Amino acid sequence: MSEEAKKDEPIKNKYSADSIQALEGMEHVRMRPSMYIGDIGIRGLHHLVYEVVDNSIDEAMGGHCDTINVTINEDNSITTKDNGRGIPVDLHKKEGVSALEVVMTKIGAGGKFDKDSYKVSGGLHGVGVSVVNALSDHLRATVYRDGKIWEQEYERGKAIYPVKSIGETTERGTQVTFHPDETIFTQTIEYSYETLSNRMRELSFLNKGVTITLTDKRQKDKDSESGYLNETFYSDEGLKEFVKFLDGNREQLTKNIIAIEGEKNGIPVEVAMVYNTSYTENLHSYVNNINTHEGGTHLSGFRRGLTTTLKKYADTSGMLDKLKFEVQGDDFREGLTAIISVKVAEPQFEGQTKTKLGNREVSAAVSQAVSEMLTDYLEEHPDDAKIIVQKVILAAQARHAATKAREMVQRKSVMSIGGLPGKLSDCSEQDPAICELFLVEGDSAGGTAKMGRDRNFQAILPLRGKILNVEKAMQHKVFENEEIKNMYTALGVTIGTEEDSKALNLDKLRYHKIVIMCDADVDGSHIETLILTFFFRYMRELIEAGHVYIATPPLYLVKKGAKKQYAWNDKERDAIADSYSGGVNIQRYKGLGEMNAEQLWDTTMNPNFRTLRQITIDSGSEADRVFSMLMGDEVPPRREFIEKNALYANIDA
Ligand code: 0RA
Repeated sequence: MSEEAKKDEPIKNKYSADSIQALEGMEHVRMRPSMYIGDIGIRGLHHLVYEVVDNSIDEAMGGHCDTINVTINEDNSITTKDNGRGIPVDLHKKEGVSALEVVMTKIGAGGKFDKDSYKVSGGLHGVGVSVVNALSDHLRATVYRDGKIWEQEYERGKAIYPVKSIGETTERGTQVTFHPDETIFTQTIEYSYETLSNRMRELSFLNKGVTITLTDKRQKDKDSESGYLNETFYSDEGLKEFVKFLDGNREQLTKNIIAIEGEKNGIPVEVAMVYNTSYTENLHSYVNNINTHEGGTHLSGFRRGLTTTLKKYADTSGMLDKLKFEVQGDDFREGLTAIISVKVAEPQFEGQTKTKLGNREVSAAVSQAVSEMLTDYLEEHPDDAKIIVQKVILAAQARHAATKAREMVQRKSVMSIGGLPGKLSDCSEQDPAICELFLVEGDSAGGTAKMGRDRNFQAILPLRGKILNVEKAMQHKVFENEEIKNMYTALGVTIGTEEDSKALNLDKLRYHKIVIMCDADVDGSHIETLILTFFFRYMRELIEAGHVYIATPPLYLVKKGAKKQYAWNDKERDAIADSYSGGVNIQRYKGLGEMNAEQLWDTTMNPNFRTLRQITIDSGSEADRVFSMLMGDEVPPRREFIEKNALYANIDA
């Protein structure tokens, strides 16, 4: 640091009563990190990035910034840089230190002293960048503002020197580099490029006109300009392009994507929607760029607006005259992909995962906006309108058939004991918290699993061959399917019947671990994907509650004399063979059926030795896109995905 720079120190770092309180706030974040970022696992780790980027997005929403660069550095520290106004560095009168220091070290300071800007952060994100600071062992904030470059560094949330100027600039903006504290994120600090990439893409769709780049300095790419793996996300048309992206592997019913954009009662509402030839309803809702998994008032407002408007149109068109039964809400949403995005000044988040919008006023705002603009659209596009109403009628007819099938499932599953499927080998334990259900491909592997299991707490349900591909099947076919009915009854879950909520009822769930156990080959992976698709489309709550797992059977048994060891991949196999110093016998397991009961227990079912992969959903929209691709009609994108992700590559080599 030069002498000149020292003169520029805006204020001396005085410890007033308030700043001592701030330190206590930061201590609280470090003591109870989950209260602020959800968890201290992989999700919480990525949450740190979202938090900082959200602040830049806020600047963009206020019209002050159009470029955000995110870099994963070699040491898993993250650098974000925006071209916004820069965090103010002048004296914060009340705190007696620089505003930058207040923003960085005081919990909840955020942009409170900036009344003009349109601040909407809140809820899950929007806890403030001070939380990121508290949970980083090192953070450097660099502000480009008023012709100068300002800097301050922190360790575990505490400033290590007062804000100083380190040079001159013509740029404007804020740069933050933070390294997650490994004493807090004990599980891992390894960032996933894919997870960040999905979120940055989503943010670019939700905030059109903003350029977001992601660079991974851990991964070299000689073909790219920077020399590193990187992507640039930019969307001109926002949600319209988001819907196009999501439905890239589905067949669109109408030529146009319907886009609605406006403000009602001071609430900005944006919707994009299109019907496709599938049978699934595919809605994604956002509040202040946060994905509201559990829906809420904006989603119910959308549904109401859609139903009343389409119903009115269909009624006046006379197209419903020949129909012998009423068209219902669901019928209007079969094969519909839609994104609903609202900005709410003081969002109230409710629900189990705090991702359900509670603000009552939002419902009417969205419903009105959708009604008005959809009415106009239908008037102006009579051809599209006709196609949509025809789709609704088909859906109503199919639902009529599906209701009966679903009622059968329902009746069977509420009967619980006595009504359990004949193929289920149940466990003797009654407490769901310790019970496990293994879904096993085929009767023969089912038999081995039945012999190998601990019958006290492990139940086995064999599934016959390839289960139904629900991605391509109409609802009533799904509920009529024998294997699927068996899963509902064995699990003891029921389906909500309320118009607004087809939510799964987990109160009577009989097992808290549901383990999919398939062969480690192409067919096994396919069956695994089919079962996961079913869970994602019809029992998503089970995945979200963390109940769904995949078993990982070994690929090899390496033997020499009396010594034997299992290997889960080629590297392990070779290492074991080396340690036995040659002359080994290697058995390649082609399927579960080749293992005897004891081997299956030892390697795959025994809780003390097995590895279970828990299924989680990082991004609902991305999961939706991937399933529609893997299980849909279009072959080329599926092949490309499989090649890119080398899903089965090692396994069948
Ligand atoms: C407080 C007030 C102002 C801007 C910001 C915070 C701000 C924060 C972050 C975090 C990342 N990038 C950011 N950019 C800006 C308003 C400043 C003014 O009125 O000029």
